[in-house]
Amino acid sequence: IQEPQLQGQDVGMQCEDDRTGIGVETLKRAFLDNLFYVQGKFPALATKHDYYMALAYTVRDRLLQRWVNTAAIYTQEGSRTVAYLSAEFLMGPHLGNNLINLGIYNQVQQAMTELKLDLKELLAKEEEPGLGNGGLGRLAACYLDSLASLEIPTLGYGIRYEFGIFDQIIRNGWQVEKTDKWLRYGNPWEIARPEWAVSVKFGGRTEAHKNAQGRYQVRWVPHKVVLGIPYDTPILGYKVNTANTLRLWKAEAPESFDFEAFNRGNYYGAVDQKVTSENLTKVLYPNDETYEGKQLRLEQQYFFVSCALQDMLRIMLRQKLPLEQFHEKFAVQLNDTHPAIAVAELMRLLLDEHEMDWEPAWEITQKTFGYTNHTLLPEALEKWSLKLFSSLLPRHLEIIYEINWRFLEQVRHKFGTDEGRIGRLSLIDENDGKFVRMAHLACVGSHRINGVAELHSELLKKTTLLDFYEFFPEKFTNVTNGVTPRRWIVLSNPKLANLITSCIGDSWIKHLEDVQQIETFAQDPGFQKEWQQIKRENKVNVASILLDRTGVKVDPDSLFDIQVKRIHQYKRQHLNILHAITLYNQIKQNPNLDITPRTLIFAGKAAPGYYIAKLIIKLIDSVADVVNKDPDIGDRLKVVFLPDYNVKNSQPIYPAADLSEQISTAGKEASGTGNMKFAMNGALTIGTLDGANIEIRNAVGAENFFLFGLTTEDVGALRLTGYRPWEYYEANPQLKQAIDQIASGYFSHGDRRLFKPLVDLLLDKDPFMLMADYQPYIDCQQQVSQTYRDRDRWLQMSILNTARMGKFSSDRAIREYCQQIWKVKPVPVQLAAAKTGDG
Ligand code: F55
Repeated sequence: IQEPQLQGQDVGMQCEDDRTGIGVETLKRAFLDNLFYVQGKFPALATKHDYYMALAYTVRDRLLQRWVNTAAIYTQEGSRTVAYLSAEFLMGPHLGNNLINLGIYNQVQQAMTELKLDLKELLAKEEEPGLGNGGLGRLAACYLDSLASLEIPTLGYGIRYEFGIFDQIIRNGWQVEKTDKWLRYGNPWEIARPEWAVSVKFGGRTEAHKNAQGRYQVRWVPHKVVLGIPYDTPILGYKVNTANTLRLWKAEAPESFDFEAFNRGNYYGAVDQKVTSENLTKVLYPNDETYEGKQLRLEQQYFFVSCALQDMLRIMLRQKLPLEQFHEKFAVQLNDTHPAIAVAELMRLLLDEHEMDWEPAWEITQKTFGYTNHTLLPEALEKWSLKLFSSLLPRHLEIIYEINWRFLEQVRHKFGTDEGRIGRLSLIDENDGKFVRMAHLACVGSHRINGVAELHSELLKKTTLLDFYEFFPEKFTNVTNGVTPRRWIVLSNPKLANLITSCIGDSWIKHLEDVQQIETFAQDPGFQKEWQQIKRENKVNVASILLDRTGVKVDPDSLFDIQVKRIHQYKRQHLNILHAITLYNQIKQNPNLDITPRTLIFAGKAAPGYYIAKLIIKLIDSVADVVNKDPDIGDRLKVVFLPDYNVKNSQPIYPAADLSEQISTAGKEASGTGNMKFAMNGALTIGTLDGANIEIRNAVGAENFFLFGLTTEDVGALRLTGYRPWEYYEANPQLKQAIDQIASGYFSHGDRRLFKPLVDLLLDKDPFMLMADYQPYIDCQQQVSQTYRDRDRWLQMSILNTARMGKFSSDRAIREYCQQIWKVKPVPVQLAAAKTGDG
């Protein structure tokens, strides 16, 4: 890096402020200034990380002006605000996204180049905040981007986990988990707001007391109190001045008078309590789609929900709004049932702390909440044992009993005494021990309940929430998921974005429906050629990443066939690997076979306690080992498992895919969002009629989608008539050979025990019906291979996929939430001098 030359620059732009200006010279000066004054380094001694930090602070300065103005305007106008409650926000790296949304990517790139730095390298230095597991957490992040871009006043509320989702390494083919120490080198994007700390109570007992008016009230005498400290991150919209807030809570021990008295002279005891309190927000639970009845998890849920609701009450007080208007000021969305305790907590705050009567408090509560369901899988439905619940949240249990009693009275009124129905609807499960059913609490306490794709929302009404649908059908609706084109096209696939913009202008970045206009170019040879070239460059890039991280060399001209997502039986990564084995066997049997060369890429984390999922990773790695080393196979087939799938590592993947694997058992994947990211970037989908695949296929056209497999109805019917997986195995020589090889140790150096649990499961129960879907899948893959050979046809299909994905922007999804559920309107922000913002 050269010595800074600060004099004589920015001629004609002297008015540019060092903290807000976006000219290249101003950016360079501000960057070097931050390097010195924030990182305390001269360029000569600075590390890449120092440079990243200096750039992050330079960008943050440019956000702050918008952030402060946004807060001021929301406060002035008392704007109706969305509060998105989520235990997970899988934000991914902030720097690149903020550069895009500020519209200064090119200037910053030039500034860095002129300082002899590589922007890409600096971007790679950012530790991503991995505060989520998968689809649900990433959806929350896409929604925050769209909410800000649509200028909707929003607060995202969640937990500031000290350790996010574990880092995955692969050792001898097995997943090994490493602690994610994302805060180790500091987080330039957050600002602590200790002045807005709140207290959260746990345990203890309740007692009655008379208030000043002589009325009986309940008082909760807790066993312990924990402090919640908010940490705020600005969320800037795309090319608007709106910067909303993601407010994440960290648990700390309170330094109260009582606490001191208790521990007088007991320093170790005091430190011990501090450690215990801070454990609360230490680590994200790494399970997706399975619930675990752990006390600490319930503590986390209640902690952040109570912090969030108390924070909203503080804002109302500050804006001098009466509590009766709570539901007018805030639309609170429950991202699955993880924050569902909010229903009881808002009731408690209104009843006990603000002495409101039950009826108005309940009306406010129901009008406040909306509930989004993300899964039908029974093992994911949260229920807490009464024993745990009452010991941690005794007052909330009383309130839930009262809600339940009143609700079941209404049920009796509508349906008469139908004890079966009442048992099914009750907030308390008494079938096998006693539990609080969080989905039921969410349904009763909300005015809207939505699924995340059309099929999923229909199935909710027909199965999991049937009884609730019959009781209040008017609450049910659908909002199909979407993803943000800013991160998932503009940032991840800049070359494609530039090509599209050069043809149709850049309106599509804000209005993805406009991307339809590229359809007219679908058969244009020049456009096709550029399209193909960009895909190839993206594949070359991934090939070099694969070589770097796994040592496997792949051919960028082969068909890139990609499945990246959490590892789960219902997602059927093992069906994909059965196809790999089948291709392998076909080549081995016919060494001169002229097949379409393929590279199968897998990535994804398994929940640490999910043995079968970890075994699936081991199987993928074992098959890869055999296939990649076999000289008979050559470049015709490669199988690669890319370790540590996360937002950052995924960004180059979607743009490099030819084929997107969306092969869940029909009826099991609520929506999927990876399916959308792939198709937007011109990958063709091979998929089942599940989740949003159905809507993607309708949008892109059946002729541009590779469909196979059982439908949801088929799956149900087959179960009813008796499913016998081994019959498929016996009847299909290719399938039998593949399974026998796994069982016989062909891929495990002769070890027959290793994969036995997996093989037994497939032949005996096969809960996700791989055996039934095997041959249709193989046949469909054959179609894919054939089609890929017709380059023009494939290119045309690829272009049409991108062109027709407009519906799957999270902007469309958020508009639907705003209209159908939240009844909230945009509040544009003008940049003026900041006044009295309080967030
Ligand atoms: C995390 C923790 C628990 Cl206890 C339960 C579930 C999860 C979780 O991560 N679920 C999840 O990611 N669900 C997914 O939500 C996506 C967004 O709606 C859907 O697209 C996807 O189909 C669904 O599986």
